[in-house]
Amino acid sequence: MNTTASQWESQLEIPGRVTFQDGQGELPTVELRTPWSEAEIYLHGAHVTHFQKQAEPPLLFLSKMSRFEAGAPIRGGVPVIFPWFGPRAGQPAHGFARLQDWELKEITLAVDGTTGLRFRLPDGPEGGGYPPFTADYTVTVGEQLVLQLSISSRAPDRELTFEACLHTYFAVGDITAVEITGLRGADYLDTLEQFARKVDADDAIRIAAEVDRVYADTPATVEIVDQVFRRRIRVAKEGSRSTVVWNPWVAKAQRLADFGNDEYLQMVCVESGNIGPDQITLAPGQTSTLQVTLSSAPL
Ligand code: TA6
Repeated sequence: MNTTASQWESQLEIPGRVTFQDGQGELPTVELRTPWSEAEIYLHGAHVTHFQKQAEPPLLFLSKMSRFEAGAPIRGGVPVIFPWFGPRAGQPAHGFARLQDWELKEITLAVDGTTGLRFRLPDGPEGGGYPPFTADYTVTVGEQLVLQLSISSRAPDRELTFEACLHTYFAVGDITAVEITGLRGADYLDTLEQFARKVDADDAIRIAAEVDRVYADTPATVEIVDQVFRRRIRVAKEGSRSTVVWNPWVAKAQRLADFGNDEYLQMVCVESGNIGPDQITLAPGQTSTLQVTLSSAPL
């Protein structure tokens, strides 16, 4: 007799460390507790919706208006964007990976209390336009949050070209009291001005209007300095050459049905990936890994 899901989950539960629950919209979640932090991951999109260190506010923003249903992306946390970034005629924006239910394949328990979860995107008809691939996403929770998206080509004779991005929504105390550093001197495309190419000449990005910038060739660490939460967030990356900085501000916030009108004040997206000119092309059998390490410290 096949093991039922609940039996499967009860076999895997590690009381006080790894538990399985029905989250919002009755969608299944994995809840993790470590000596430093707690986290929540939905199987829907392998979506990290919560990460919080002890004595700190949540690191990730999650909209109170988010939908939690099949076919809809969760608004906030870390959407996994694959195999394309942005809109595509007749297809869901930002690819299909964040809309699918991923399978939990492995739980890794480190002696220090760090816990890793490896999810796999099941093959499906939505990937029909691409050569066969395997998408594994490992979420490691401890004092830091480490995210690794590994894409492997299973094609015997064709290249696999794709975009990928970890579209992270960070929680901030007040966006008007935040500075984003690490992108000075970098080129970016301003999507609000027909993708005009610009150079970021400022020592830090300060947000007082809608911002939607795609930076190419930016592998370096980006920091978010939050004067209200008195916190510095570090976004360190490996295997990522693109960075996106986005805040919807007032008008776009009001247009988004799954986003509160005033929630733009409490978030900023600093996204790490490989998009546009930084897209990835794999030879048959090759693997590419995008890794983001999120950490924070008091100012
Ligand atoms: O990453 C920035 C962006 O591409 C913005 O243009 C905005 O559309 C945002 O992503 C959210 O996209 P979504 O499809 O999640 O509403």
